[in-house]
Amino acid sequence: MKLAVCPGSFDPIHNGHVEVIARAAKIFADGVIVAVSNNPAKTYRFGLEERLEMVREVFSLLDGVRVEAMGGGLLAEYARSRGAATVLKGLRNSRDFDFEAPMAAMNRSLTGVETIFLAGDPRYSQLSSSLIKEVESLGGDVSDYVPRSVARRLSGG
Ligand code: COD
Repeated sequence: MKLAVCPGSFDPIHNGHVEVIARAAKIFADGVIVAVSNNPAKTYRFGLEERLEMVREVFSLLDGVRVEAMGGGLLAEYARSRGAATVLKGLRNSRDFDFEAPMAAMNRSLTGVETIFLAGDPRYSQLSSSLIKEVESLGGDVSDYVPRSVARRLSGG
């Protein structure tokens, strides 16, 4: 296993994502590409450029992590275009697996790309970008769950 793509919206990136991606970077000899998706049909809290900036800030000191925009096309084609034979996804629970399994099968059927799952750290198993945005918008403190630079941007700083 040489290179993996770790895709996501990262709207915003949180500690659950960071933990899985940092572990993946140690597993794949050529590292990982964090692919920030931008689906025109979706509404994001942060635009693509800001999501890319946040993810780049978080991984700026970590070897083996490269950050790119994926656009709104097929993940399987994107992975092939980058020479990555593997997609890496983090799992929080069995619901995540049920959601991801059909996509993994479809992606493999489309281009042969394999999906590998890493069990997320239990400390972050309840964490999602949507929950963080909701808590923050209602005045809650999310600083334990997101990198410092993300907390700053969430609070408008
Ligand atoms: N702990 C561990 N892992 C986590 C956690 C957590 N707390 N939270 C999220 N994750 C992982 C999940 O594996 C998730 O897949 C990934 O992080 C990214 O999470 P999000 O929420 O930023 O990303 P999503 O779910 O919005 O991203 C969806 C994709 C962009 C991956 C998906 O829509 C996709 O593959 N799009 C490409 C279009 C395509 O090819 N479609 C056909 C599919 S067959």
